[in-house]
Amino acid sequence: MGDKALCDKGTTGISRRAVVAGTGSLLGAAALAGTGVAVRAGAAAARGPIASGARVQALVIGSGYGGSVAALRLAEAGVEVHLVEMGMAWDTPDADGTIFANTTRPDRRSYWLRTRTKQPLSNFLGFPLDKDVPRYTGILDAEDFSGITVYQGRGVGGGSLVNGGMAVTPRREHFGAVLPTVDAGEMYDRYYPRARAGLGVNEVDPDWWEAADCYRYARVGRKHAERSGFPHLLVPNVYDFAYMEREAAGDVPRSALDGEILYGNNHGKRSLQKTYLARARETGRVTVSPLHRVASVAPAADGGYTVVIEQLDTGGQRTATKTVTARRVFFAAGSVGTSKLLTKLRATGALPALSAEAGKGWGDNGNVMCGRANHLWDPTGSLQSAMPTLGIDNWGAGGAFAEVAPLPTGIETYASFYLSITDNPHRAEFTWNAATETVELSWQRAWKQRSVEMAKSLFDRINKKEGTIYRTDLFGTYKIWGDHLTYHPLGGAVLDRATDNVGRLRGYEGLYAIDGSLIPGNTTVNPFVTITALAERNIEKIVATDLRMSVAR
Ligand code: FAE
Repeated sequence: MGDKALCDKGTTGISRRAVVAGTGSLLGAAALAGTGVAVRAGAAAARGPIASGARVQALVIGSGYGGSVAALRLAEAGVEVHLVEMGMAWDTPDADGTIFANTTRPDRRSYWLRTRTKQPLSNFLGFPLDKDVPRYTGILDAEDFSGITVYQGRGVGGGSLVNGGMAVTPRREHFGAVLPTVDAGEMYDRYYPRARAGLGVNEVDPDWWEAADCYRYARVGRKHAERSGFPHLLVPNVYDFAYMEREAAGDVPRSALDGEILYGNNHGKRSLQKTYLARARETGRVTVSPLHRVASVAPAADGGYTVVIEQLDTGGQRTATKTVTARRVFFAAGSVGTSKLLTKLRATGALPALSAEAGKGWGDNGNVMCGRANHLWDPTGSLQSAMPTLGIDNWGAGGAFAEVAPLPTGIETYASFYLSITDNPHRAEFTWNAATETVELSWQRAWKQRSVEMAKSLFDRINKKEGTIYRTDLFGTYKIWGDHLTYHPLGGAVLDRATDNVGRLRGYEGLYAIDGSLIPGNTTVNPFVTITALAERNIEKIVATDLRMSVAR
């Protein structure tokens, strides 16, 4: 089954050795002493949100994968880090006793400042699924641009809060196309393994998977792929499969088996809060400020950068504006967040010397969705684990890698559902619209046609072989393709274009991009392992050179 490189065994659990090896050098703090920024090496950072007027060594914008890696490794090197996150902390139960809303029962917690849900699958059996919800700083942002809706996580943990946890390493032979200017040997020998260990990647027990009711849908997907001659593989995940087995046995509260995914997982998922961010907090040098949104970064008169931060209430209203000074600023607001900030800051004169490449090279990882209607003798199961485990890999032959995705409706649907990642060559650009004071994205809906064709290279053949048809009821009425969205925004501050080879933003010393914005639009598979591994690579080099110390591992 499958390809070795794609399902490389990740280290199970979090590597204690990695924690110890990287921890606590005070040399970095000593080196920073020459920068004019006050240093309190070894002291526990204040726990409260960042204060106006603060002077900080390192400010990280955003707490997703890039931001969490940066925060941990900087803190381990002795640097005090302030992590500023526009979303909520997601650490307190709501009135119903749970932190996160169920995917099938969206409420105010589900969407970022919307009054109506915008579910990726908008319809079912002809009925629209969206409903009104109170406006709230909820967990999933469906951010609309003219040609595409970009889904992103909002909160401490970024996309790790809402994603499917699929932890896929690209095949090595494709890596040259993913990050052409990065040494593949270094990535596959050192940084991918480090990322998988840090993320707590684990693999499902194949024997359990073969018999589990909750993965019937995946086995049906595998059978159909196999009968049409497509390679397939079990993919690792950050969801704790031992916990899932106990869910199935009825021993613990259900999360993946209760359909939890899009609006957060109450149990079982190793989100960044439980991995990188937990370790970052343990250093005592990381302060996290939820519901704080960075609005501006500009050179400060006496060195470093003046950062303007808006504090928000849960209705999205600004309750305070804070101004702080940071010696170094790490943009980790996600591909869209970082690109939007850089585009605006260059255009409005805050950071005019940023490269013209900032805002360019944005892609959607070729995302396109579809469903197939199976025969009545091919049920996919009323119980479906919300964590996908199976990939169909036709990248080499047809430019598509499809995840067999769950439809956790709680009823038998006889549907197979897929999110395909395709080799779509189109790249869009962010631009500043001075009249509306907004950042726009030049993506065109028609560009998805390439993705649809690549996905069809899989599913037309499967349908023909199985005598089945596409579902036409999931994305509207009589509409087959979910071609209006992406879960995987990438690019906008592309490595070695807008930045140098480790993510230093061209034009300004002390500014860095360290998230999905560095990756030029496509990773051939689901992206977060690559985002994490690249962040691990870059921050190691930044700590070793810019902070004038080495982190021997
Ligand atoms: P990200 O995780 O988006 O973090 C950026 C953070 O910055 C967010 O928390 C923002 O709220 C915050 N932010 C933005 N602007 C500001 C600002 N101005 N001030 C302060 N904070 C700000 O970025 N990937 C996989 O590999 N496997 C999967 O199974 C998978 N499933 C997915 C399912 C869904 C529904 C979605 C939406 C995504 C999925 N992804 C998956 C994609 C993955 O979550 C995404 O690539 C990463 O989260 C991107 O990581 P970044 O560090 O770039």
